[in-house]
Amino acid sequence: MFITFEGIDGCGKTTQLNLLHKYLKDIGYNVLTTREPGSTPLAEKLRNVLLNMEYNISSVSEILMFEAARAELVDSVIHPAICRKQIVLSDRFYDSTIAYQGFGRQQNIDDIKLLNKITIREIIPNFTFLLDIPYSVSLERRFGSIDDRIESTGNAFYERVIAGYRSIAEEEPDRVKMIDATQSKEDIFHQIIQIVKPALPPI
Ligand code: Z5A
Repeated sequence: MFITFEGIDGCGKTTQLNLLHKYLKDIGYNVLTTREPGSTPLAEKLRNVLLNMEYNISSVSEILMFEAARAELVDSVIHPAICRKQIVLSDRFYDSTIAYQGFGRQQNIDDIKLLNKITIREIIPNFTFLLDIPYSVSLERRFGSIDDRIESTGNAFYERVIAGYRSIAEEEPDRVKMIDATQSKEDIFHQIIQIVKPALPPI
């Protein structure tokens, strides 16, 4: 089983992923967590470049680096873990590239979908939890932290990313479950569990 968490910065992905990880481990599942970009030595290096304010990266290079990081992660971590019947939870996956680079940076979405298809090797999440918050809440939750290269892009960009995520959820309602993430951590987690529990494989 493969579950991904999506949404704009500060939406609470990492919080919910950690809660689900603990819940599944406590009831006896073998769980692996990953993050994008990252979770392999090369992908972590690409992450450092992608988020670093020092670099002025073209939109096309940015897409290709996110896709390269994803290819590494799928081939060396996610695919083997799924073959071992582990439950894999990922903080972001290919929807991030559609939302951020496709909608946010206004790059060609069909081209991104093709690149995604090449990198994911037919690994589609069983569920994707889209934690939906307005940009103002993202700013409040990130108050005091230093913006990285992507976070510094600004308001209009983030409004497009949010709209992009919502349209992905509309397109694929069976996979992408949109949750109002302005609710409490506990209420959000309760909704996630209601969806995941009936679909869990036997231990
Ligand atoms: N990116 C991209 O552009 N294209 C791609 O293809 C991919 C990624 C894969 C990766 O950052 C960056 O790369 C990201 C998109 C881009 N943009 N930027 N920058 P990331 O995913 O590693 O980190 P992030 O998106 O910036 O998220 P984050 O800062 O780690 O936040 P989060 O995981 O969504 O939230 P959190 O850490 O769980 O919570 C943030 C704070 O809010 C924390 O203090 C919590 O205690 C609090 N919180 C959480 N939930 C709640 C609720 N329900 N109520 C109140 N407070 C809460």
